[in-house]
Amino acid sequence: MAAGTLYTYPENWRAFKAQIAAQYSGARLKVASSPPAFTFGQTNRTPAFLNNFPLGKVPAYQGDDGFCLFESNAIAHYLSNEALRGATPQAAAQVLQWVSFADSEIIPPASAWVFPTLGIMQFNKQATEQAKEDIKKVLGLLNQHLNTRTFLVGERVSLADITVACSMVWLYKQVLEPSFRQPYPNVTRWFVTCVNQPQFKAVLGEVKLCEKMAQFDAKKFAEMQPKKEAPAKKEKAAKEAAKPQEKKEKKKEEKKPDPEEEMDDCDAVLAAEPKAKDPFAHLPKSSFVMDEFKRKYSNEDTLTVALPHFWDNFDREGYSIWYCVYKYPEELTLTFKSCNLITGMFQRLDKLRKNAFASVILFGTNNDSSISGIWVFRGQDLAFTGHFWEGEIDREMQCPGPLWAIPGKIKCWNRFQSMLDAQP
Ligand SMILES: N[C@@H](CCC(=O)N[C@@H](CS)C(=O)NCC(=O)O)C(=O)O
Repeated sequence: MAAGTLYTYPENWRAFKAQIAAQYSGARLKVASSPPAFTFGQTNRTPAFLNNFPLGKVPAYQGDDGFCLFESNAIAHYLSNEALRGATPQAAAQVLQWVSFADSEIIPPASAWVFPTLGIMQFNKQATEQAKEDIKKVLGLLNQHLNTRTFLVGERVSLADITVACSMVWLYKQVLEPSFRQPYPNVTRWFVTCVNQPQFKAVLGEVKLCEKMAQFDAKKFAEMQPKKEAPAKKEKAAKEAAKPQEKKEKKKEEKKPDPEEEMDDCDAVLAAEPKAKDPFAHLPKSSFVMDEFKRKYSNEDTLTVALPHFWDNFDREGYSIWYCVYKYPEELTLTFKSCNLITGMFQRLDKLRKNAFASVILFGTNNDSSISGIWVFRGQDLAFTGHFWEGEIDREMQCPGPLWAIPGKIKCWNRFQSMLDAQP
């Protein structure tokens, strides 16, 4: 069974393919997507990283045995099991067919249409209209194929479903409003089935289908612009310029906007990072330095150093402590899968890193386990609530933006007052 680390940035749909495959196969996958383990734009430019992954691109996988792999489809394939890869030569070839289809037929028009709506690419009417037509063709083909099938290949989820569904996540979230997707009911039925599988959910969180087609946001685009000049972009532009001329001469590309004006999804990650609203900005400054505590917790003995530091410095006005219990222990089967649930949740809450601390633990054995944990949040309210969450407190989700995919199924949040009261 494969075991290793996936280097990526948070919420990278290319990495999702490998992460979901690992959920199915049981491959033990650690995800390094935030400092100190990995900083996109920095770690992937270091000589050590380039030594293993010469392109410096993510996702990139390194096995605990030292085996290195780049290209998201290859990584997802490696982390799959036989059932996902296709158990017969025919099935395996069909899986490869759909993986290639996603890359060549879905990703280019999906990016051309969706990126301007996210403010990460200049709007070009002609390119957007062409992309919509291309996507209609894709949806028509898929709708026909899925007319008599539940999944793309065979009777079970395969890497074909994982790859194609991941390549369509942004389409479904951002632009495929009900009237646009109405002629393709089989595709939506299939997509919803996929993203609701526990293995998908553990990675993607709740995927909310688009209600109104997002449009180009000129203001957002203008705000993003200064970042285009970041060194990462300049390097990329230089790389583009160095590419052989014939690439640019392709007929189809004539309709598209100047590549210099475009950002791809990784540029977008870099550009979007500092723009994310800080949901804790309104809170007064706290004397408790979360980073300092986390350093002690990570590097020193918990009982003799980290915990005394915590109680000596904890700011009761600026922070609160909570207890959580997983809502559906009866659904917990193999312990490695349950551990993946916890890891998946933490990855999606990466943006809370500076404002929260948690220790969430799986207790028990296979088919007889429960999950519970302790959280420390900035402020006196739950940092994430809303309709995904049930419990004592239920109000609108505070955490904005598409990067905040909040997992469901945890309830019973109670102020962990007794812990505070017990303190001398
Ligand atoms: N075909 C590759 C694409 C990987 C890719 O383009 N990664 C981008 C992030 S979206 C990257 O790491 N770029 C870093 C750079 O260009 O320096 C895959 O599917 O893994």
